[in-house]
Amino acid sequence: PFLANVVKHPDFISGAASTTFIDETPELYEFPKGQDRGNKTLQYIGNVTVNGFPGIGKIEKPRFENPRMPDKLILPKQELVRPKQILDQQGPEAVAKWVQETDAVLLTDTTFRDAHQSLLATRMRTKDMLAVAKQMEQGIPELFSVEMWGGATFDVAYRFLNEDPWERLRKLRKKMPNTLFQMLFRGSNGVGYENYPDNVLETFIQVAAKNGIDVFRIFDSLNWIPQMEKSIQYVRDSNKIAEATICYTGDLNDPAQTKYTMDYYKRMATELEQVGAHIIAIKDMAGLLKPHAAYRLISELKSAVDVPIHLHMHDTSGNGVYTYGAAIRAGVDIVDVAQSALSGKTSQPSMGSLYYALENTDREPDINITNVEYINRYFEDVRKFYSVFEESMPAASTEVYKHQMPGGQYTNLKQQAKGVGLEDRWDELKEMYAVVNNMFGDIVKVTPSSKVVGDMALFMLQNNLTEQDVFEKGESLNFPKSVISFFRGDLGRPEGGFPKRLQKIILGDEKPIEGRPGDYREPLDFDALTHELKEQLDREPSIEEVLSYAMYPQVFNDYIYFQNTYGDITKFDTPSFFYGMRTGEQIEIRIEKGKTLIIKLNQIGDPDSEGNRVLYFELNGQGRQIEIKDKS
Ligand code: 3PY
Ligand code: ZN
Repeated sequence: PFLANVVKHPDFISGAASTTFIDETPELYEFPKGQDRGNKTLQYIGNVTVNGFPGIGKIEKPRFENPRMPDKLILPKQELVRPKQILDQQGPEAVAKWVQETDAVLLTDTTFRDAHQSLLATRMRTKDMLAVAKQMEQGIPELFSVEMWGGATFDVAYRFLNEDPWERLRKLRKKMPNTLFQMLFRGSNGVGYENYPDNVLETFIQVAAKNGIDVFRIFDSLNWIPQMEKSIQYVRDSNKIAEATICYTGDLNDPAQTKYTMDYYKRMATELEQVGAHIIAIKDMAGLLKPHAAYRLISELKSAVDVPIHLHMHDTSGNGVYTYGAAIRAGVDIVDVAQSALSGKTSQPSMGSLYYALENTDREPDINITNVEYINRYFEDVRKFYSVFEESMPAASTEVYKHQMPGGQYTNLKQQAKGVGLEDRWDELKEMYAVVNNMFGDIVKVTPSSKVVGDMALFMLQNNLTEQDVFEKGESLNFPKSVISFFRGDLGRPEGGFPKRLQKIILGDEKPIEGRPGDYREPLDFDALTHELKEQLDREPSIEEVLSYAMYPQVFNDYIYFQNTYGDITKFDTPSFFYGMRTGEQIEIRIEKGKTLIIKLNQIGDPDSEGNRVLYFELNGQGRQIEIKDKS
């Protein structure tokens, strides 16, 4: 019953998401059901070998060395007090207190979330994290936290990697039981791009906490606190750490700055403390916070509030370590860094660089730098697997101070531009992004508000529209859905309100909503949705599955369809997963303890008149033939 249902699913038929594996391999629907595991595995590897991986296409499989493993770690001589223990035994307030009493600057390692989101289009696979997770916990036990979930990793895991983000969380949790796990949560937008009903947010937070998240960094894409309050409360109710966030934008040191001023940030910090923040994060998603502004900002916030301050930034301009140095001198408690091999540019500043910048000072991070460097070798090697997804700038670029694009958006917007044939106009697109920001009244730009700005900039460029054109011909233009929704107030309200004239042009006769979008949403009927999903799956779904289906119905359906067709592909080594197999190659897939599939590809036959090729495999020594349609 499942297959028929999914194929008939309205979202599924509309093909709205054009980039998933299933969409690009429609012939897969014709496969018979109930194939054995070996067959499904061969279908997958055969397909990638013949037709390439979606988004990569057919290229010759590169030769990679096995990543160097950090097997010479120096273990600490005595048991450390760890924030994870403090949280589990004494609760979030005790962690905040411990942070404030720690002299050394504390570090959050973003390698498993923001770093690959910002450099490699979010494509790092769970397998490559699991392989080094235990070593990370043993080798760098002094970290405040590891950011490894949320943001774009949730849907990208399903959409492009065909893996379950909940599984990622649970498996990492097992390997790293003593480390605080941190996630990025988009306030009322959850881990999505739109506003969700409050009961979805509540259940999501409860279930994420149960699966292993300790620190929830909650932000709103317009810095509008009413969009964050509920989530902060739900985290508090789960006895986890509510890290309420101020997104930083503009330039605090610019005398012409009238909106995002010191007063603005201080007011926001005070309010966040009042609504229950255990920690306040400054989220500099684009990397605009300059060193002297950082010094002033942190100094003032430290005296304005009594909770620890956690600074997050992107190193796009190349000034990251300098800014961190200034913030650390002003007393910031925690900063976000990435393993060197995945640091810099649109990612976070490097953990190692920051360590050496502070060595032998009173705030030197308490980490074993030799361990950090051993572990980093692993990431130097693993990054090569993903080189086809490298869409970042070749080196630091100070243009970010003008376009203000978030690090996490940079690589994604570039892919989006490519998708509509505008890759040659990337420089113009960056400039248009800044123009749109001004038209919108200079807003905070971070997911999903940044996506609205990106969509509008793409729209204007595609249609060769100037700002003046929009104002003159606006009534006759078909604005992107996200732009209309934004001006209707579906993402909440920007500081200073919407620019009235443009809002009128974009909305026409439609009236914007007043107040918080969540107040207009009916609570989700979980029972009904569970029932619907049960019908489709032909089994009882887990609450995690129901949540994923609630937030991303089509993406989740595609994922389930993929599982039914190919089985679990998470055990493939990454090169084979992305690039398939060479003729004559043999690979091993350890599917469970004591059970390994040994696959050899002996020969690829010529295509028949319909383009079908026979692939001659050996599976654990037995010959198997698989037919794959060659789409080239
Ligand atoms: C996300 O929401 O994914 C972000 O990384 C925002 O910076
Ligand atoms: Zn970030």
